Amino acid sequence: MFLAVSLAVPTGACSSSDSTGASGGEVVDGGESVVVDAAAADANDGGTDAQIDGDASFVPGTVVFSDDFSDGNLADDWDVLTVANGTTAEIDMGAFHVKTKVIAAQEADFAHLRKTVPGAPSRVRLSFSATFPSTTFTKGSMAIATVDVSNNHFFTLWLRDTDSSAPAASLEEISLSGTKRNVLGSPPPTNVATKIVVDIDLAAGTASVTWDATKALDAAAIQKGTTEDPTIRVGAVYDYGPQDAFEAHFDDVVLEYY
Ligand SMILES: [Ca+2]
Ligand SMILES: [Ca+2]
Repeated sequence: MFLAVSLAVPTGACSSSDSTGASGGEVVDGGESVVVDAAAADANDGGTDAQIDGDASFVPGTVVFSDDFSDGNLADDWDVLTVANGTTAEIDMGAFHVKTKVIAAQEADFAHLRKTVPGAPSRVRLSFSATFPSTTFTKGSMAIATVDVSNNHFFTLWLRDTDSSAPAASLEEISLSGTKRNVLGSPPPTNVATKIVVDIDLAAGTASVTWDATKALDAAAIQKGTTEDPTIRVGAVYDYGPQDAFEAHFDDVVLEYY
């Protein structure tokens, strides 16, 4: 019943990694993973948080999904929580806390939430708060969020991507036209809750990423196109070895359609 999880994974993101030796999403979401079915979701949970936080960029009426994790239930508002054996995903201090394990070169790890929201918006904006003890990676790859705007157009936010010569923080676009790597100006800050925004405008053909007020990617060119039932993932979405243990808190996840 969870085959859709694998089908929804952008296979290009996996195959572009030299380290996994895997194809497609099977390893990421299959095998030893623990999958929690949370199909009976309440899409409105936590819907007040972004407003309470006084977020100046918040536009009333555009929010199609939000979760501030205050209800203590990690999976109920999401379609699927996927966690690899030996890695933890829990609610800690009212946030989604992910702790991955040390993995070897040929291993992948993961702990993430996934949600699909019906609709065909021309612009998709994912935002969340994240706190990282460290974002300095010396090896492996780590992606913390994805936005699949349709079943053939995917965006992956990497803290360290799979580039073989100079891995960096990037927003990777995979479309029918191929893969485009948009290197970010900096990784997000550490040890402080940072608002991360991934803003994808399919009508204008631009994508932007911000860390609070810092523009890490400013209106980079992307493929224009249509959307269909976008899917978001937040957490340690892709963690390819060799990699050290990693930890992060995610909170106030908000998806907006325009
Ligand atoms: Ca919270
Ligand atoms: Ca919940």
